[in-house]
Amino acid sequence: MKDLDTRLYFITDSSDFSEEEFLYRVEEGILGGATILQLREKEKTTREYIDIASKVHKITKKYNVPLIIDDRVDVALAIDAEGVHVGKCDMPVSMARKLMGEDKIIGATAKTVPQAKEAYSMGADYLGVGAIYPTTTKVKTVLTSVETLREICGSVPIPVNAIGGLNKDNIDILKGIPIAGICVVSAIMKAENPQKATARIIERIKELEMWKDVKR
Ligand code: TZP
Ligand code: MG
Repeated sequence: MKDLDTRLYFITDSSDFSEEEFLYRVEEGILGGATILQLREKEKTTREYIDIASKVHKITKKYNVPLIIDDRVDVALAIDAEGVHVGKCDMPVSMARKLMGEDKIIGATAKTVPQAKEAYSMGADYLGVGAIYPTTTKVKTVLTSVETLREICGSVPIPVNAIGGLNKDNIDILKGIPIAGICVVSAIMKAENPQKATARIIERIKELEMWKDVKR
């Protein structure tokens, strides 16, 4: 198993920002303590995705934070990102693994125990599970109960992260569930001060003493 730190998994959304503001917010999130970063672009052309991914990768490398590219194995390979995240409409995990090799990180979305087991058996290194709460981020998703999240955690030996509408004021619902971390978009991206917002989420995680017995 890979030595992944997914405790605060920051997923980007560039849609409301100039490139300069976006890159600034990415760096602020990292400075605030994000442990892993996913570049998530849904509207960009391949050329634009590669361009912004290279710029983001320069930043993440500076801080030694792994960069995961959402959906696109080709973009991840093109810029030599640390990994890729695939959902049910994207390339199957087994194919992504074949193309990316053993050393790259491959994450997958799972909403049920069978989906989690399948992703793990195909070679996923971690899972994103949700949405736990309704989200304001543009995404096609349904809610996943905390009970299902708990069952998924018990069904695979890889890190499981919760996602969806999570922020410092509502993550207490996850206390006692053996997740490896949380994925956050708007609570950082749309914060007035993304660095402070990230740091505050981490403080809350510590206050709640979450993930003390994460099996990683
Ligand atoms: N998958 C399930 S919910 C979600 C994704 C990509 C978006 C989460 O965004 P936010 O702003 O943290 O609710
Ligand atoms: Mg996807």
